Amino acid sequence: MPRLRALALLIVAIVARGGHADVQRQAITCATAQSPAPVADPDLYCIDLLPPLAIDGVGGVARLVPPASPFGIAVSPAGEMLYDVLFDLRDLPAPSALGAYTTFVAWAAAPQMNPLIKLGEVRNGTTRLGRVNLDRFLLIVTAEPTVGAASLANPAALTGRIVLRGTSAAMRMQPHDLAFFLAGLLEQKAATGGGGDHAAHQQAPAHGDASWTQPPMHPDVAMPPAFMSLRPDVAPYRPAPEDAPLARPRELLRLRDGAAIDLVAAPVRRVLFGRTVTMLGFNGQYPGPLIEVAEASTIVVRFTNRTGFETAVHWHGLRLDNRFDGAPHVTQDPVPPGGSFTYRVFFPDAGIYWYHPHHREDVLQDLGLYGNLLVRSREPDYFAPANREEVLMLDDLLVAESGPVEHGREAPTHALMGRFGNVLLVNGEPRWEAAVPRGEVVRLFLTNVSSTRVFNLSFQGAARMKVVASDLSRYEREAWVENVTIAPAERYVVDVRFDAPGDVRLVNRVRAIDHIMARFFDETHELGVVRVSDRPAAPDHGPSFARLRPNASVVADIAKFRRHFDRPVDRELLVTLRAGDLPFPLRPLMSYESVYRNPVEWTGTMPEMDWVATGRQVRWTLQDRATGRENMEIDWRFKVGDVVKLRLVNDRGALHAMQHPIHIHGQRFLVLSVNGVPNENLVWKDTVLLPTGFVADVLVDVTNPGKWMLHCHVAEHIETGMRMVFEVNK
Ligand SMILES: [Cu+2]
Repeated sequence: MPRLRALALLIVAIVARGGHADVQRQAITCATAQSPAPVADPDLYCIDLLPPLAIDGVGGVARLVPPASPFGIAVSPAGEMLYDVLFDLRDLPAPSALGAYTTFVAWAAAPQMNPLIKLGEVRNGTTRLGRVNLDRFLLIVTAEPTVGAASLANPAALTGRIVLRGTSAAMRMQPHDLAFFLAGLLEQKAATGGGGDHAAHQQAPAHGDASWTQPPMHPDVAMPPAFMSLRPDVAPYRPAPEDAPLARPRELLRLRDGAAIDLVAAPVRRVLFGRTVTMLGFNGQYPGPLIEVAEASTIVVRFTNRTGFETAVHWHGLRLDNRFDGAPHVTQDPVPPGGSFTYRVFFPDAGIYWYHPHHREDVLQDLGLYGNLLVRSREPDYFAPANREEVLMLDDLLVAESGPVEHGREAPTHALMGRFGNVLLVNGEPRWEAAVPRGEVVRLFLTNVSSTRVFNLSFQGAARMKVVASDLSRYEREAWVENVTIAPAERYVVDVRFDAPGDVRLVNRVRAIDHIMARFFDETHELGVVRVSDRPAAPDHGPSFARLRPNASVVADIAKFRRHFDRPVDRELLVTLRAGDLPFPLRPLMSYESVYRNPVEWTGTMPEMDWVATGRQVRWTLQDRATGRENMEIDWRFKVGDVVKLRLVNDRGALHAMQHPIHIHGQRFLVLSVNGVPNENLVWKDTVLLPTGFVADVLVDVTNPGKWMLHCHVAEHIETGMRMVFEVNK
């Protein structure tokens, strides 16, 4: 025995030594690279750079770093992810040692080497260069004779010798032929009675009800045939009665401090796409009434539930009295169908907020139960002057030829990605229109009320845009933007000046992925149009618009928290998924797809596959890293006055890793950093978008006592577990 043990130790020692020597020789890899700050998941956002065989000993890594953006995520108007590249290179020889070269230059290139982007000069150590906007790309470092003006003017002049190269994660995507055909074969097997038990169960009409409406296929993406016969394992729900009153567009309710209103959630009829459909509305309107109040006022809302589900109304973003927060089973009993509850709603902060049901949002909110709260500041020049205001609620709806696709009665459908609609709505309508004089400054109050879709909005035409505020406050300073990236539940206030006559289109533009064919493609939806006339705007706010305002009071407010910015993290949450018994062949196909995940899943390209996974099979989780506890088992306690540094980590290893908009009730927070990159223009938030594999540090200003929820705002994710409660004591 002792001899065996000695032998084992000897082997371990040899292996360890060998390993050590290897590490020294290979210099640095994404797996071994250390970073003092948190970094995004290396599998998606770090690229190993390796030398060709003829060059030995050189090594490096390139981290993809998000450039600063007021939206926390940097995206081009076309929906391309934008990255800076942080090179960390080791053991580069002198360029002249490789030939007649004087320098090293880094390049990013599409797989066909066109386009080719010259990033700039690199040397040993770290160099941050930018900017890459390619879906998938090669990184190349060459030894070059010169980096003079001539070669900069002609970026295609990659003439030197390749010293290092690597490939981005999306290069790993390959067409799915094997799985695709396998799925087709299985469908035939099931049809001839040879299917397994599970497949047979899934293909039986759910609950004897064959009336599910099949979601329409994506027009540009093929679907494996096996999916066409799958059904969700819950019953379809559609609102009744079909003779509900016809809904009317929302009304503006300007309410004084102390005013009382009734708010009734009930079925309504809508005419959409030439078809009459039954949906839901607050007070018979779409969206719900736009409630305008002054900062620091209180209103009384008598809510009545005439839907078929129990529910409650949540006042999103308001730091109000805990018992009126509208979180069923946390701050109140759910309001049963036919029941009522009276809320006292307090508005401590100016800005744009919204209200929506906080139970089965996947059904109730999706069918039209949402409305905005516009809280006016008492400061007269809180915002710069504008000629007009537009309050826009952005949504999507999943509609088939025969009408809207039903929702799951017992549990949500679309439990993985969330329900992506195939039509986009602004204030409940498929098209938004405005007519403005030339040079008008229009202030847009934007709220994303969709279940899961992140919008990437821009104007196509002569329009300039700046972002001035978000969830709970103005920014430290206004910023020019070309597009607005807005996740579910987030709000942004943007000022737009329409400079020249003509039509300016409001579009949502994103990069969609066809995982079956392993390709990216453009998806553009037109949401509306602004018709700009030749008549000049009066008054002309051009001069004030041209100036980016700093907001001294916001800077001063945030300055009080700066001493907490660099302190250690207090709590850490891992955002992940436990996928249970998914209908075959979902799991193998998803594992196959997971070779690459976009930071943001912008759109639903596999409607059948998304549809059939239900809340009975999927459990999304928030996991407390310190205790391992998950979701409602987490027991965090804070005191009023605490400042809590919270780290949110999006688990790239989850079977369906994707982005999550994380929302905290009743408090406000700052997004301090994303992937370790400090945020240089802060704003108070209640919702932060956490892209796939990203790490965000947020600082929570704990001011409001009570039991508060923290959850993902993808409607199907909160309904399938992704929520927790923390308690704040006085
Ligand atoms: Cu989520």
